[in-house]
Order: sequence, then C-alpha cells, then structure tokens
Amino acid sequence: MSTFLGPSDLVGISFWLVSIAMVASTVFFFYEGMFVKASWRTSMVVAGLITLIAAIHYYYMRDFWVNTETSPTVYRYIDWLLTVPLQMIEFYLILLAVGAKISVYAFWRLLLGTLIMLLGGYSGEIGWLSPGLGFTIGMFGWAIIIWEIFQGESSKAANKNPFVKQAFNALRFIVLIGWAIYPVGYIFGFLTPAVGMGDVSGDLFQNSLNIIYNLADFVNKILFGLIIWNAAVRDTLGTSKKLKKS
Ligand SMILES: *C/C=C(C)/C=C/C=C(C)/C=C/C1=C(C)CCCC1(C)C
Repeated sequence: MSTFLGPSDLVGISFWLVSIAMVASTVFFFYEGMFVKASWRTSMVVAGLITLIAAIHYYYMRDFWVNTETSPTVYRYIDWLLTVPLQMIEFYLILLAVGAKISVYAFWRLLLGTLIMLLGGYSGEIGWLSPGLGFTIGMFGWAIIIWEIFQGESSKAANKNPFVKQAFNALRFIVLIGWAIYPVGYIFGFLTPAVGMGDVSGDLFQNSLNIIYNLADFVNKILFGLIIWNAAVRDTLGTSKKLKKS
C-alpha cells in the first residue's frame, strides 16, 4: 500500500476520475448558470453546489481508499447527507421556477424519506444494525421519496410548464432508476454471501461496493445537473424566441 495511486487499482482510478469530473462539472454549472433565464439560476447554482460538495468529499475518499483500500464510509455518508437534501430542494426549485403552488409539507416528506434512507443504510454499513435490517429501513425511506414524487403533491404541481414537466420527468427517472444503483452496490457489498465465492478477505465486496457507488454518484450528480441545465437552456431560448416575435 502506498500514498500514490497504483496503476492496477481500478477502484482507486474510479475515485480519481469521479473526483475530477465533479470539479469540472462544478465550474460548468456555475458558469452556465449565468446565461439562463433568471428563474433557473438558483437551480443551476444548487446543481453546482451538489457537485462542489461531492468534489471535496471525493478528494478525501480517494486518498482514504488509496491509503487503506477500505471503504470511506463516513465521508460517503456525510456527502450524501448534504447532497441528497439539496437534490430534494432542486425538485422544489424547478417547480417554483414556473410559479407552481406547492406546500412546504411536500418538502418535509422528501426530507424525512432522505433521513430514514441514509440512517438505515449507514447503520447497516457500520454495524449499528444488521446489514439486512439497515437495508430494509433504507429501502423504506427511498419508497417515501418515490411515493411523493410519483403520487404526491409534488407530482401534480409539475404539469404547468412543458420544460419543467420535461425536467421533472427526467428527475423522477433519476430517482427511480439512477438511485437504484445504490442499493445494488449495497447488496454486492453487504448482502452477498462470501461463502463459495472464494473471497475470504472480502476485497471483492469492498471493490464492488465502491466502484458501484462511484458510478452511481457520477450518474446522479452530474447527469442530474445536466438535465436541469438542458431544461434551463431550452426554456431560456424558447422564451427569447417568443419575445422576438411579439
Ligand atoms: C449524490 C448522492 C446520492 C444521490 C445518493 C443517493 C443514495 C441512495 C439513493 C441510497 C440508497 C440506499 C437504499 C435505498 C437502501 C439502503 C442503502 C442505501 C443507503 C445505499
């Protein structure tokens, strides 16, 4: 083990790639945010904050991994604790961007779901609870979020503006499909029987867990921001065309 990244440390390389991609995305979202319609600017700033917070944690996680070859669990969950609520706020902001009416309770339900999901997962990962129980609690929290954005008040508010609708649908897709990558990582890391897989040391599980989580963060933070950026640009261009015509 060394302080420098080894050429065959694939998990370390994935940490490295994601850490740099987070920095680059942050610059992109902050810069592009200056050129979209005013109502979208906060959303773009929040997208940049999410990748900024992740970039900082990824620098630590990367070094932690390279030095110890074990999961940087506490950094990972601190990052999620900050960035997942920011993503919930993002749902809100794109609805507010078009003046949709929405009560503050919808936001509290999303936040509650987030906390249950992360507390369950963390307790299972660090051994406060059995991995299976932690997972079950985490899945329950995720279910609350899915319910809220597919069936709850937030889902109904999004139908006003076509660009918001498009962005909202894409964000839902992220929460349903993109987020599903995380429990898959957890299953590989904690709920796959070691017996019979020839992996006495547990390295295979640490590796799969981290590589899958890293991929998931790449999709769910960077792609997530790009979706918002795309809707913001289209809405901005659409509006300026309309203005020219009139
Ligand atoms: C930027 C970080 C994001 C979007 C993190 C999302 C994390 C999850 C969706 C985690 C989900 C989990 C479950 C649904 C079950 C329990 C284990 C978790 C915490 C990995």
